[in-house]
Amino acid sequence: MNKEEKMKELRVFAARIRLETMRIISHFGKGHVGGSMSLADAFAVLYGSIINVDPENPAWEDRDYCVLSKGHAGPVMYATLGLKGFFPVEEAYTLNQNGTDFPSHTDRTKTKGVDLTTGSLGQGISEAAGAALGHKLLNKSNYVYVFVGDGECDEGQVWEAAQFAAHYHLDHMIALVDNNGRQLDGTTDEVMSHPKGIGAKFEAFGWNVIDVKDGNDVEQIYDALTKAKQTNGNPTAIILHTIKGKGATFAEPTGAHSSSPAKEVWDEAVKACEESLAEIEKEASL
Ligand SMILES: Cc1ncc(C[n+]2csc(CCOP(=O)(O)OP(=O)(O)O)c2C)c(N)n1
Repeated sequence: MNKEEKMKELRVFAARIRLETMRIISHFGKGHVGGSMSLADAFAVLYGSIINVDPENPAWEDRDYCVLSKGHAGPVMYATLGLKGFFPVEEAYTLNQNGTDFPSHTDRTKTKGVDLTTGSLGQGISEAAGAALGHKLLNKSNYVYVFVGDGECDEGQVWEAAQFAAHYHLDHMIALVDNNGRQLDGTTDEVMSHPKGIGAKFEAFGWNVIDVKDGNDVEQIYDALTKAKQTNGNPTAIILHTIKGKGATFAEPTGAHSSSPAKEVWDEAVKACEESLAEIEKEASL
């Protein structure tokens, strides 16, 4: 398959992930739509073409790890893992209900394909750094991918982890920063700005940095991840300039963090994702 065909396939995968993310959250009626939808394209690229995992054997010891440090975006990871074959995606429609294996925040003891437990911001990237060091000490070549939020980067713990990863030259650790410009209750600039930008901060901590202008464009994400894997010596941070709520009719215009609209609004939003998928599938088959 040539690159153009691959990108078409990844665009379709991203649209499927968006649709399933919306279905998953809509069944509960409430959840983190904004920070899930901004990551659909990055999850599509990672799981559609980069990460080395085996859905038949989620605990395969040579697998790459994926850590969702912004654990509240669990639904986008469940949509991806379900579509990838770790479990029937419909199982995730039980999000947050009693006895579910799909809590709003990712939990390694519950969900197949979730490698580390997250939800307390700042901890996931630290766990990821620990896993990457463990792999290195065992002379293993598997990668650790970690999704970090820009609001999450307010946590001091993120920077302890960043320093640790650079100190140990964890070049098989790749952070994908969801730089959607918003956090729980406002824009990142209003709440707690990063005066020189998050990329400059990672660079100052000794990381390679790749800036992705459109973090919702599969080709740009694919090129960045491919380049990151060719880099030796230091960890890499890919700064994804994304749109919070991308593709969710009610959340994209507002950049809302957590949403609980009325049933009709959910239905409309799911329908819009179905239509968008049909359109992208049609374009892909041209
Ligand atoms: C240590 C900690 N403090 C506060 C929270 C509550 N919280 C959940 S999400 C969130 C905002 C995160 O913003 P960001 O990382 O930008 O996520 P995104 O906007 O991409 O969803 C906060 C403050 C938390 N989960 N953990």
